[in-house]
This record gives sequence, structure tokens and C-alpha cells, in this order.
Amino acid sequence: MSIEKYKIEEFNQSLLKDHQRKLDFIVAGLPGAEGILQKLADFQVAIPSWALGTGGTRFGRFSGGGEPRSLEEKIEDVGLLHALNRSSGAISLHIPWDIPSKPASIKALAAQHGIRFDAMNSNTFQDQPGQAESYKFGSLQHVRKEVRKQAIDHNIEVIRYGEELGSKSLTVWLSDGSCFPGQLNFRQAFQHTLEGLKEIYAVLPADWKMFVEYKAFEPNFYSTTVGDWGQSLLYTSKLGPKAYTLVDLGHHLPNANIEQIVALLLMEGKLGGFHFNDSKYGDDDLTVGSIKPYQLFLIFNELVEGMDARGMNHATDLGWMIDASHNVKDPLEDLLQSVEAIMLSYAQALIVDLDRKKLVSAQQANDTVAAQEILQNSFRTDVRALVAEARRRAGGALDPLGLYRHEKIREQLMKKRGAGAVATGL
Ligand code: LRH
Ligand code: MN
Repeated sequence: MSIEKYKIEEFNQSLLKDHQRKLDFIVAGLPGAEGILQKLADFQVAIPSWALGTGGTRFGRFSGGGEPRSLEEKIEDVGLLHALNRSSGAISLHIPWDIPSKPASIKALAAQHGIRFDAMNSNTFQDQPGQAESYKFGSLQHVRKEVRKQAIDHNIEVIRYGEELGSKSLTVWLSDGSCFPGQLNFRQAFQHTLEGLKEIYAVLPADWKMFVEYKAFEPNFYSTTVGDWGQSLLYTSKLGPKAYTLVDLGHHLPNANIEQIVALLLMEGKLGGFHFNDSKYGDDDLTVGSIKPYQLFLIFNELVEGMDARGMNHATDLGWMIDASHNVKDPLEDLLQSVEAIMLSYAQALIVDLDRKKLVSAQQANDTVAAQEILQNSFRTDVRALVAEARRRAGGALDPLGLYRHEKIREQLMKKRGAGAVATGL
């Protein structure tokens, strides 16, 4: 289902007067507003195909109904998000949850919605029906060569699907690790994993990237074989120039300084991209910016500073992807909120950039108060009208969530797909 352009324009018209007042106010005090508006319009966030349905935990899953029943309907839902906010122009697929049986028609359908295919995700953390070898004790780390080979072959198969869709990157997240001391030889697990990643890297097309995603714990609760940014950097440094580290915000131990990790990975030229979400305890996969919005802003502040220092293109040189799970919210509303939070933090970081010289001189003068004031001034600047204006100029809705509800889209999806329609994914 798609939303007609005239409905977006009509809805914007009803909000325009108030929007213009807020926009005039922020632009009046913001030299370079046009540059920021262009950067916001260029910035696209990839939507995870596995988060278009209701997520759950081992304790339960409470489906909200009207969920996409096929890859085609998942692409339609991402198309709907993109029509509303003009910042969701990509989808990230997870194999085998979303095998593109007819790649050409899938690619054509996505193009109709202005959607491109971002990173492909492999899955060696679940056993599929009829699978020869089990991943119970890991995949690339496994003590048995047959299991490692099965996992390598799967990742190569995922690359092949991606090539047919025009994707240019593979994300490898390994649940591999151990649950008890003594269960695993850490050195052998690392070397097996590196050998496996090298075999996958060897078949990576020349213009592709490999993202190695780390995670501190879950589903293993004693050790994880790609457990933190240092371990991921060790792998990606040994693999080669097409291998990068992927930062999932929920994959850190409590109180980790993620913005510092981001700054150093960027400095090393080994930051590949992000899985944006938020969390209070573990890998909670909550709405982006819903728990620690200041941390998200600080991460984008390091991104803007670090990418500019390397002359990188903000929109295209890193993988901007969401990885969330919706246990109590409408998945599409949750994703609209997450994209909005990302755009707001990026816009606030671009405002810091206008004062970058002042920040640098405060740092050089060890004037901690002045440096903090510059950052917090940007974080406390209401940039919602800027992000809305970038959307409006790109043909989107001034208030995507408001229009989504005004048009009763979930109800329409329920009618079309049924209350019991459940999507593949987490
Ligand atoms: C692991 C992870 C990984 C995905 C999965 C859906 O926690 O973040 O990125 O493969 O979630
Ligand atoms: Mn992730």
C-alpha cells in the first residue's frame, strides 16, 4: 500500500503556517542553514527487513496484525516509510528470512519505491529445517570443519543474492562464543573464525565491503568470539581493506563510551557503519534515541568531526542502518520515530560543526566549561523544523507519524493483510 502525494501535500498545508514560524526562528540564528538542509536531504537510513513485524522475547510475542507476509510487502512497507519521511531510501535484508526468490522483480519493485538494497545479513545463529550441520556450538569458530564450511558457503550464497539486488556489502554477525569457562579454546576459536572470514572475504566482489559486527553477550553468556570493538578491529585489520567494523549501539557492556569507540574506528579508517537502536540494560533493540538521546548526539558529533577530518561523504561513505525489535509498538511507527531521532542528532551535530573552531580553541585552552557549553547548546537546540523542512522539500510529510495515524494506515494494512498476518524476522 502506498500513500498518495496529494494526501501528503494536503496534510502539510494544514501544518505549514506553524512550521514556517518555527523554521524562520531557527534559520534566523543559523548561518549555513541551507547547507544543513541539503545534507539532511541526502542522508538515507536503511530499514531492517527483520523489523517490519512485531518482535518478541523468549517470554512472548504479541503481534499487532497487518504485518508484511512476503518480501514484496516488506518492500512496500519501507516504500511507505520513505514516502512519509524521504529518509528511508534503503532496506537491509536478512537471509534466509528474506530470500529474494525472483530477484529481478524484487529489484524492480524496490526501484518503484525509490528503495535500494543496503547491507545483506547472513544468519549462522539459527539451524534451518533440513540443515546438515548444527550451529549449536557456533559456526565459523566450530571445532568441526564441516560446520565451518557450511557457514562459509552460506555467507557466499548471501553475497550472491546481494549481487543480484545491487547490494554492495555483507554484514557478518556471529553469535559464536561459549556459556561456561573451559568450554572453548579462545585462540582456536579466533583462528577458525579468521580463516572462515578470510574465505568469505576472498570471494567478496571488488566494490563490496564486509562489515564485522561485534557483540558483548547473548546468546552466549560467558564469551563471544567477536565480543567487542577491539576484537572486531583485529579481524578487520587482518582481513584487508574491504573489511570494516560495524557498531550496533546495543552490543556494548554497560557505560561503554561508544562515541570514543566511533572516533577511534573512524581515525583508523575501519568504521563501516551502524545498527542504530537504544537500550537501558542489554541488547534491548529499543527505539533510537528513546533512552540515551545525548549519547546518540555525541556519537554523531564524533562522526561529523571524524568524517570531515577524512574528507568523507556523510551520506554514502558509511552504512547507516537501524536494527531494532518492536515488542509493544506498531513497527512502522517505531521505525518513523527511530529515523526521526537519527536525523535530529545528525542535524544537531551539524550545528556543532558551525562552532567547530570555537570548540577546538576551548579544547586547546582546556576550557572544559566552554567546550561543554558548545556541545550542550547544540543538543539543546530544537532542530525539528529543520529536519521537517528537509523532508517537505523532498516531497515528504512535515509530520510523518501524524499523517500515518491520520490516514489510519495500520487499520488499512490489517484489513488488507489480516489481523493474524505475521512477518518473518526476530
Ligand atoms: C544481533 C543483531 C544482528 C542481527 C540480528 C538480527 O543481536 O544485532 O545484527 O543479525 O541482531
Ligand atoms: Mn545488529
